[in-house]
Amino acid sequence: AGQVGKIAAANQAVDENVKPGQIVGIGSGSTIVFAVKRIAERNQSEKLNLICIPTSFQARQLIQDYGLALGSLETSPEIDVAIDGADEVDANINLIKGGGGCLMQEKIIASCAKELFIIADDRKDSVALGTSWKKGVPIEVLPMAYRPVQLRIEQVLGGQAKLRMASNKAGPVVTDNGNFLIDWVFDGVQNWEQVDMQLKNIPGVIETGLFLNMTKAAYFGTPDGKVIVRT
Ligand code: DER
Repeated sequence: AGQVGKIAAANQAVDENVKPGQIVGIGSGSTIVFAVKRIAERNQSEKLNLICIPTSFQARQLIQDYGLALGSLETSPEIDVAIDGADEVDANINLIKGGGGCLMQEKIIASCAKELFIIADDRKDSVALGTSWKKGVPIEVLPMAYRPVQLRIEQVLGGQAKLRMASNKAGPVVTDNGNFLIDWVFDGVQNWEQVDMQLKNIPGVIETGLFLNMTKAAYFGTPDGKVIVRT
């Protein structure tokens, strides 16, 4: 059921925003797969001549598996359109991202893009962050510092700062950048700009999964295949 919505949202976001000759940022997770499929479909018929910039090893593989041209920030630092998923979207289209552990490169690509479009099923459409997503804010942290960072987060912000443990590997999850992830489970409404600043000020914190004031529009797919667009 969730797939119908994801596909509808991905197709509409691609059809409305991906144009020939663009540099396109490709996000990570499960929903983005449908966007890449749509881009590849269109590429068959209308030769889009895109250069696609990945946000993870997964995105790299996707771009190559679907025969799209793989680029890098080195050769294409100015991205026209980035498309990505999210774990939760609030009323101001601020995001929690990083459930898939790829938040650092995702945020860099998003920051290099003229426009960021988010695609998700409508379960991600929230009023406030933390309403539906209960796993906390993902934070990329330097492995040697994860313990003091955990303590500092809980001292400064309260809540619980949990080291993300792997399921198909012994020990903690290691990101594509060789770092650890802390999931900060918070309680209550937060001043997200302030929280983001406080987190980024902790030595050892590399990036957060808070994507604030970065999103042009969010496409939410419903189980019956309709799409709600929020800007
Ligand atoms: O990790 C991320 O930010 C991903 O974009 C992700 O959380 C969205 O994943 P999904 O499309 O599989 O829900």
